[in-house]
Amino acid sequence: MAFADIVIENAWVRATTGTNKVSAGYAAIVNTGPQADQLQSVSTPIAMMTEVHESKATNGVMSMEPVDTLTVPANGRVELKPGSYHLMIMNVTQPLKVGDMVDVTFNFKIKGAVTVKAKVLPLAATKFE
Ligand SMILES: [Cu+2]
Repeated sequence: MAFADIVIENAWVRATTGTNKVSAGYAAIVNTGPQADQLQSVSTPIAMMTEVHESKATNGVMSMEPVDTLTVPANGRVELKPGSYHLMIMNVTQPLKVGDMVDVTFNFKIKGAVTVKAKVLPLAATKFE
């Protein structure tokens, strides 16, 4: 029996331009259940590979690294946002145009798969709107 209940809010991805085949995705992961859950992987039909990354500033230099599992606390939320956790969407197979909607599936240890529609926002976007 699953005690985690996960809702994905405000999912969005960055538009691609020209021959760019890399995008980034963001969302708020809300756990309304009394048990923590873990995000284990993410996929989308519009890209060959999607990873969860964390951006960090070290001595003023931004870098990012893959995150194996991302824990979403009981009755808590984790924000995927610029400068923090994000989805790295690689080898995008089609141009992502502003206003398009793309399916993104988040796979959790307890909850299982949660698929949401993510809105394509302009390259310069900093938050869902
Ligand atoms: Cu990244």
